Amino acid sequence: MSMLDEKLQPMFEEVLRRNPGEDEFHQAVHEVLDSLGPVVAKHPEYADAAIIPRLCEPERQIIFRVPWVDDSGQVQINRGFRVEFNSALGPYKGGLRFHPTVYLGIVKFLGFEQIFKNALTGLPIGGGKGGSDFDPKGRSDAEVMRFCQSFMTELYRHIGEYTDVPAGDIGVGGREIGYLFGQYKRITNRYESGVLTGKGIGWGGSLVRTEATGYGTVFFVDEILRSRGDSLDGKKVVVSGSGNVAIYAIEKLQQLGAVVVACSDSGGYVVDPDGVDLALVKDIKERRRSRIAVYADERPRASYVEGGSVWQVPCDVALPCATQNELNGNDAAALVRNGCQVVAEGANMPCTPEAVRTFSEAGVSFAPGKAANAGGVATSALEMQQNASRDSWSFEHTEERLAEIMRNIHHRCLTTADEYGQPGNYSAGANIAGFTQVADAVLALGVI
Ligand code: NDP
Ligand code: 2IT
Repeated sequence: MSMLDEKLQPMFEEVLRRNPGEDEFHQAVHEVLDSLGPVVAKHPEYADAAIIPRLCEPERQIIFRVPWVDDSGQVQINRGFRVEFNSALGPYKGGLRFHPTVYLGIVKFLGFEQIFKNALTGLPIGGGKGGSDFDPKGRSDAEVMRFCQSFMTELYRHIGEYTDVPAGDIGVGGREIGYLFGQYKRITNRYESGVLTGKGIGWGGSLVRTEATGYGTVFFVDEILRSRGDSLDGKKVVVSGSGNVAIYAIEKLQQLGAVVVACSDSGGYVVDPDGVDLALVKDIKERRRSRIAVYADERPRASYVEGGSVWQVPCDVALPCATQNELNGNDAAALVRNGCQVVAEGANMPCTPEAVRTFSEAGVSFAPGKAANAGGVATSALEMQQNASRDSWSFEHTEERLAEIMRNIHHRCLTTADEYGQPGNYSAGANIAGFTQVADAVLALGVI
């Protein structure tokens, strides 16, 4: 990793020393610190109060055993995590990820990113993240329910509407939130709606939360294009993944006149020259819980490429919406070669540092996840507002709130980047704006 500013490099080395083997966490911290040189130069009070070391150390980290019984009667053991990273701005807020690759370093990278993302929304939420190495693939509904119940049997004592409010992430959607909320309600004997977000519409959920991350990412891209005097109409777009974020990004892209030519899952990608048939993707992924390969069997002009990189497909706009480090330097070079103009991260940290550098050198507009995918958590905060007032808002009103939040984040990134002498640099703008907001709150609250 490149050397940082001379004040920041020793702080980063301390993070490496204290958190051995947590590569993704190191990467996320490095990416933020890399933007903060001009901030520590302008604000010596942050260094005096050790704000950066305090932000790099989670307030609380919980690791627990999750025992459950599978359909064949076999006892299974997984590991559960919740990292309560920072609560200067509000209760810890962030998703739960169920995926076999989950370990402490993944949860900490996600929790660290979440602090600054949540600050950028302008809403009163701190940062946290959790999850498990449980693999939901191929598991029955009954197995997923028993796993969720066991997970919550430990987690319930650490969360609450004023303490820590989990939601979904990879492998955790409406079904899982239902089982988790049911068990929380049963154990506590309280209908505490605000303890989880991403709930079903009939029992405390918010309209637009399901769509929010994907829609929000596309609103952000729309703002980028507007600022360049352009629009999404007629643009060719590649979206990676075919989960929650990808599906609703595709939906909004199509509503705004873009043509989505490819999407993927962890097995490979499909290219559809006629534009992706979203109803078919939803049926395969949301209802059948099957593989994207099936898509090509059911669409005559579509083709499936097993393995390989979806970033080889030529496009004007690329939206990585699957997982961390899914788009590397070579992928970025291929996108640049093919004329891609805008890249926005629907996923968390999907672009490697080499990829980001390649985009920057080529003049591609690059929107980092903590800005571009903040619409999901922002709408979670709107769900908390509705729960607190025992109200529910219309789809149109909630979507307009989301669109306004994304416009504000875009504006804040650009004005902050300008203020710190890096016009057009969304990463610097997002990191500095998110950081200074949290840093000021941490300072104000004293050494706690
Ligand atoms: P889902 O579980 O709904 O979908 C994940 C998608 O990414 C699937 O298509 C999955 O393919 C693919 N994927 C997951 N892991 C890998 C991998 N290791 N290699 C290749 N492909 C992979 O998750 P979401 O859509 O909710 O999340 C996607 C990304 O967006 C994550 O980075 C998440 O942190 C981020 N995010 C999510 C938000 C939300 O509100 N849900 C909010 C903000 C960010 P397969 O099915 O084959 O595993
Ligand atoms: O990464 C994210 O922002 C999320 N998974 C959503 C978190 C939330 O609390 O809605």
